[in-house]
Amino acid sequence: MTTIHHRTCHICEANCGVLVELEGREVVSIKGDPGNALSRGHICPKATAIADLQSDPDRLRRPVKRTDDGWQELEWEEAFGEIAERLAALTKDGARSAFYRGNPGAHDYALSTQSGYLQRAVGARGTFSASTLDQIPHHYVQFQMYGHVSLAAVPDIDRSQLIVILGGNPVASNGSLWTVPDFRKRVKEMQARGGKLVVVDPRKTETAKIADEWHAVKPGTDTALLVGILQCVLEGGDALRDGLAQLVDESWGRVKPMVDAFDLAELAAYCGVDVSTIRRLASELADGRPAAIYGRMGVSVCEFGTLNQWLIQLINIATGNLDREGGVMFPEPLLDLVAHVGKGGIRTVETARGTLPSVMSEIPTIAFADELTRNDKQRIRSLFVIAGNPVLSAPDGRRTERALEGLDLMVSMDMHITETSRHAHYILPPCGPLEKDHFTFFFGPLSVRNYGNYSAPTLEMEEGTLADWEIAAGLTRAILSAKGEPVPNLPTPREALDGMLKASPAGMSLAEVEAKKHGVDLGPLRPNIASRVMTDDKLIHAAPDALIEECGRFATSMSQHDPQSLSLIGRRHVRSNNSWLHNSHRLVKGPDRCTLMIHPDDAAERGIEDGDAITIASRVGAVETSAEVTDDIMPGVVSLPHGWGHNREGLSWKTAAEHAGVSLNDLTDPERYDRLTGNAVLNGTPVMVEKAAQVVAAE
Ligand SMILES: Nc1nc2c(c(=O)[nH]1)N[C@H]1C(S)=C(S)[C@@H](COP(=O)(O)OP(=O)(O)OC[C@H]3O[C@@H](n4cnc5c(=O)[nH]c(N)nc54)[C@H](O)[C@@H]3O)O[C@H]1N2
Ligand SMILES: Nc1nc2c(c(=O)[nH]1)N[C@H]1C(S)=C(S)[C@@H](COP(=O)(O)OP(=O)(O)OC[C@H]3O[C@@H](n4cnc5c(=O)[nH]c(N)nc54)[C@H](O)[C@@H]3O)O[C@H]1N2
Ligand code: SF4
Ligand SMILES: [Mo]
Repeated sequence: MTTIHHRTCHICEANCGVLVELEGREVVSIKGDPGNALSRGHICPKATAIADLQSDPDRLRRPVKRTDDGWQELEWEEAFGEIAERLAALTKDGARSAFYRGNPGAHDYALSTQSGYLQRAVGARGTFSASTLDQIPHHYVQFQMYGHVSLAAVPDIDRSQLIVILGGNPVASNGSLWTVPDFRKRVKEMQARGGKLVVVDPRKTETAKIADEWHAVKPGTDTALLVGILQCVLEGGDALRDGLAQLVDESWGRVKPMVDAFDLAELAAYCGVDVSTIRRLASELADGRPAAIYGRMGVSVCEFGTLNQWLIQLINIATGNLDREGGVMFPEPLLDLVAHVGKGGIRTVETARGTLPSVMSEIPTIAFADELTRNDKQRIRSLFVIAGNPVLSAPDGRRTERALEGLDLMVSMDMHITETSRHAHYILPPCGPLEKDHFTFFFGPLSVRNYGNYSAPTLEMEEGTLADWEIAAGLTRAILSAKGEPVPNLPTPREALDGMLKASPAGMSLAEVEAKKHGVDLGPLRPNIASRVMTDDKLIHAAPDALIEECGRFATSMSQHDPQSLSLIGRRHVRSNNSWLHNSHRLVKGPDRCTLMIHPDDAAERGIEDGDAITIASRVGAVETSAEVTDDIMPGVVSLPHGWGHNREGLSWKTAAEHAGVSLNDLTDPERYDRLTGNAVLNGTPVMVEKAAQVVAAE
């Protein structure tokens, strides 16, 4: 007899509803939940890998400690006690502690409610995280313009007639800062109603292939395209539509002069999209049809990422599409997280690299290795890595791994001995994914419908294992005890969630939400901006000084462009997720995916043929992989996916090691970053590519 259990897939931002069929503890099948209002039955191939994660024989089940004789298992309380004692001794010695938080932590609401307590107990100021490798430019712009780091305006794809995507590939990624499961079908529906999708990307991506138009841009030059579009939209004047005019502050008047200072032909030449196309895109976005412009990783993790995200907001304002059905709107999810977390802030942090921006108390991860290796009392000597793999995710991975070796105490919360956790003194592994409960915590405010979904654990916890939140809570208690500080009675995640749900406008209890197996659907997005904006004067701050200045800096940088070397960008594949799904045989089987895509002209120039072994070299390092010659990538640009490079010693994920690939981040350069936020620049890395030296066997 099998049983069917509803839950939300925790792997990516789409938060699809899934049906898990069990026979005892065995997963018989994982299917999409057709009754789920948000995902409507959609899943991607990664969903079935939840079963592989759950049953992964290589996964750690108990805490382990690194000893001269290898990894040694220990009891939970023993591990917590030892870590707490070592930390207390280091703290007494004045040592600095730090955190690195990885992406999967954001998909675990329970851990999210606890990890702040742990950080306070440890006494770590600020945090490094995957956010400064990813979306911090969005938070900066949202804080500046709308008064809260998490107030995101989401494209209302279900009623839109035109969506322009820059640097995003939702067909592979399933959407980011835009919880839009079933993207492909939603596009088809838009096209069926006469709408269209436009993609701007150096690669003819999976999304570009279903789009009505694809425009290739040189990496890092989208700012010129955005300035050009905005200039054309404002050509006839900068009057705003009724409804927005009253809500946008008077700094709006600075926008038109700013973009008018650019020459449209120069902008077009710089980004490689011709003037007539820029004019046409502008007029289509502004002609009154419901439309949205959206940009993601490709325009965030670049030198002018924050400027780009601001220009995108300005275009949605100028065209009247902000806060409009079919345009972009602020979701009102079941749990209104925006009301429960602070507005955030923009400050600075002193680092070995000098003063860097600090948005939401983040220390930019581009300075991670520097802070681990600096020569003064501020050197980080104890580090807690929570569900992260910075050796493969952060620029200059080789340097990061050397830096980790110098730590006095390193603790990783991870279920694997990874490229990062292999350097830890202790690894604290969580239970299997199906043994956890789930709530769409951070993703409600990003969803294409007003929505929320709680799933109870599908399986009972294996004896002797703990969920991530329990590990964080146990460690917090042990650390406070070792310091002789009082141990408060903290709310459990369920208690915290129940409180936040009841305090949200829908006002449901957790028990009521839990009973709704397909999630709670509060309907489509709706215009609401007047009640959502959280700036002090309740107005949208159109043109903050820092962004106007940044636009000036962009203007200067346009003249310093070096078109000589090849420009390296990343790539995501629907069967992979950052660095951590490569131990699933069914996801990694088939042809090697860690190839360098190169245009036939660039390949021919270098005597490279499809499948040839090639060397890619940047300022920080070199890797060897094989070439995939394809005209899906524009000339002058090459693409390698990130998250591979499992060719390090001593990893527990054996299948991943058999499909090792090489790490893109052995090539990316931490010296390159976005000045306003400290966010890493992970695309547009200048590289040399050549045929790998032939090793000739000696006679
Ligand atoms: N060059 C380049 N670099 C990139 C990117 C890029 O596009 N190009 N993308 C960037 C982006 S957007 C991101 S978000 C980062 C990701 O950066 P990270 O978050 O640092 O890396 P992940 O690969 O997501 O690794 C997550 C780790 O958490 C572990 N893990 C998975 N699930 C759980 C869990 O439930 N509990 C615990 N305790 N551990 C778990 C996995 O085993 C893995 O070791 O990478 C960034 N790096
Ligand atoms: N299958 C899968 N899904 C995922 C992930 C995954 O690893 N695999 N990771 C998840 C995470 S953590 C995130 S943050 C999201 C990311 O979600 P997306 O941002 O949608 O995904 P990416 O593939 O990084 O898309 C970036 C696109 O930008 C393009 N690009 C690079 N440089 C430039 C440029 O200068 N200009 C322009 N216009 N385009 C450029 C790239 O070719 C690429 O197509 O995906 C999430 N979902
Ligand atoms: S798109 Fe795939 S990985 Fe993402 S939530 Fe849905 S099923 Fe899971
Ligand atoms: Mo990400």
